[in-house]
Amino acid sequence: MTHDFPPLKNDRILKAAKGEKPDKLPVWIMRQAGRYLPEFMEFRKQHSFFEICQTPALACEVTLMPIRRYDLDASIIFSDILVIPQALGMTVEMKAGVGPVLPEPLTLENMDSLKKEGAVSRLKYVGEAITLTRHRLDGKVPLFGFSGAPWTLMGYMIEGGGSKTLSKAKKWLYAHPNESHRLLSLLTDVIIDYLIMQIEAGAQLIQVFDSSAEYLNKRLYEIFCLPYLKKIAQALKIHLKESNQDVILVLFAKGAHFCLEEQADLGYDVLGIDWTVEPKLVRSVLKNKNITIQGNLDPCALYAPKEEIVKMVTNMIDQFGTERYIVNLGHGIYPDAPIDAVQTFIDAVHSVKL
Ligand code: 1CP
Repeated sequence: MTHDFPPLKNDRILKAAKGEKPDKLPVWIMRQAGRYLPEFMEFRKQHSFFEICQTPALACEVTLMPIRRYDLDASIIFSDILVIPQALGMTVEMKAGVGPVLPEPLTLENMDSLKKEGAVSRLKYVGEAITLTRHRLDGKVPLFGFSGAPWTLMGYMIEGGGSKTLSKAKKWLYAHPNESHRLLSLLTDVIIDYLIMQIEAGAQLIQVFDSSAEYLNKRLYEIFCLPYLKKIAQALKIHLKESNQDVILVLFAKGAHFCLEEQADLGYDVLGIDWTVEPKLVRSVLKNKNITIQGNLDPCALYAPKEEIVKMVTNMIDQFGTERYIVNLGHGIYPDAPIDAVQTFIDAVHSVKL
């Protein structure tokens, strides 16, 4: 599909993802378009969360907020991972101070009522938001699309929201493996079509968020996650090859430090690393893999005094090295992160000589 998008002016992140040398280290922030921004909080007084997600002009406006304020090297489309369960027919509410709530969670009895047919066409507002944002960005920085990973979506669908243990969803893995695989396969199919739709709409990078990987161990991750994550990467790579497009694939499996090597073999170009993992360990485990690393400053490090933030960022970059490296936090930014600290973080990254 041709869109005639404006030419890209900042390709640092694309270069780093491909193993080429950028002029400066690229930096972006997970959840950069969110509640720590006063302009976002103002905007939320007028619009509900899903109204913003579902209205391309509003989603575009929020996506641009952090790009206007900061010298970031990538943007990420404003949406949520839970738009997929919604498109499958589940009710998802965003409760202030609580987060997402699914009042009628998935059960073994109701799982066949999920509406796979037409799910991606019900998400076409995300594609429209991506296309509009690509134009409005005017080539300033590249745009990420994203999806939740199958296991992370399964978790929210069964638990009915966030959970401290994910024990209901994990019960499925141990007691109902066949039904679990059936659900994970369905989600994988929808995620593939959804991400292809985002690529066709203009996403230049795609990140798969497996934020609930940390609740599993290596055995469970090998059985219930890796095959599906691989299927997603392979399907997207085949699509990109056939359509002669170049889009970067990023996997962020939070807490899955028990299988870094296995993640590196799935077909993604970049691995996101959470804040609990030592940079040197990551580099040594992955030294023979051609893969770019993204991460991993503790989101809470932004509460430290300015000089400390600069020291921690410099130290992190020393340890990761500047090759094949994209700087980010090791999980999403918190709503009370000081906005000046974000500036300090970005400046500290960009001041490193390559
Ligand atoms: O009222 C509000 O404004 C709600 C706050 C909010 C925001 C700003 C939620 C609810 N989602 C979002 C946006 C969002 N979610 C983005 C936007 C783009 C950006 O990064 O700037 C993205 C990428 C997400 C992805 C997301 N949603 C993830 C994966 C990333 C991660 O942090 O691990 C997850 C787990 C969700 C679920 C979700 N949505 C919202 C909340 C508070 C949560 C987490 C709930 C929990 O603790 O389990």
